[in-house]
Amino acid sequence: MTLHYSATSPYVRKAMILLHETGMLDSVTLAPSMGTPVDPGTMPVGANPLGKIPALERDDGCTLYDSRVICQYLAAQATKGPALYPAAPALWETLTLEATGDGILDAAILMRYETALRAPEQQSAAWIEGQWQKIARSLTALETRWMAHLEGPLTMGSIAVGCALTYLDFRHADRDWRASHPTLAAWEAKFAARDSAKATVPPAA
Ligand SMILES: N[C@@H](CCC(=O)N[C@@H](CS)C(=O)NCC(=O)O)C(=O)O
Repeated sequence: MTLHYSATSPYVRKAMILLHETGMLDSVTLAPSMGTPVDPGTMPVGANPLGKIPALERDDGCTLYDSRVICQYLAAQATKGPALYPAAPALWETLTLEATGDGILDAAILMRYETALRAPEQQSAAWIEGQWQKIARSLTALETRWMAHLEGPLTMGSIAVGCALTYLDFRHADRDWRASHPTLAAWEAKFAARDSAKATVPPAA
């Protein structure tokens, strides 16, 4: 299988951590891709019409895209490692937590695109702040309602949250999310110490 990939994409990182945790790294070939909404560059637009990564081309020629689809597919192929998508009813909690991690990423990436891709006179401070408020509310929800799940066995929900927190450090360090979320920060330090997390940390910007 071919995984359209970038070492700085937090959505790709979700799949890479899954591959590390389940011993499946050898099942994919990595195809580097780079691009943005305003310039698709080398993004796999033929395989994924949305022009986004990750995209996973299977050996039968079919392409899966969106990290949530890819991660569920890869987890279903895994023969070892943790049950990253546990059976229902725990599944619903895991999927909601994964959606929370991905939602933080969606907002953080929109903030990044606003400042990196638009001229200063086109940027909206109110819109950027609105995206940050989505992140801030989600961080508070994680800290107050989700710690029991996060402290339990590794799931795709906790991997998504870990990837989202690393991305906040990577692109929005000035927001200093740790200062107001010490419990979550302590959990993130344990997540970051996993071999799979260390092997996939994004390169310095
Ligand atoms: N919901 C998608 C989001 C993927 C995504 O936005 N990836 C970024 C890279 S971090 C991308 O491909 N951006 C290019 C674009 O939006 O055109 C997923 O979970 O895979």
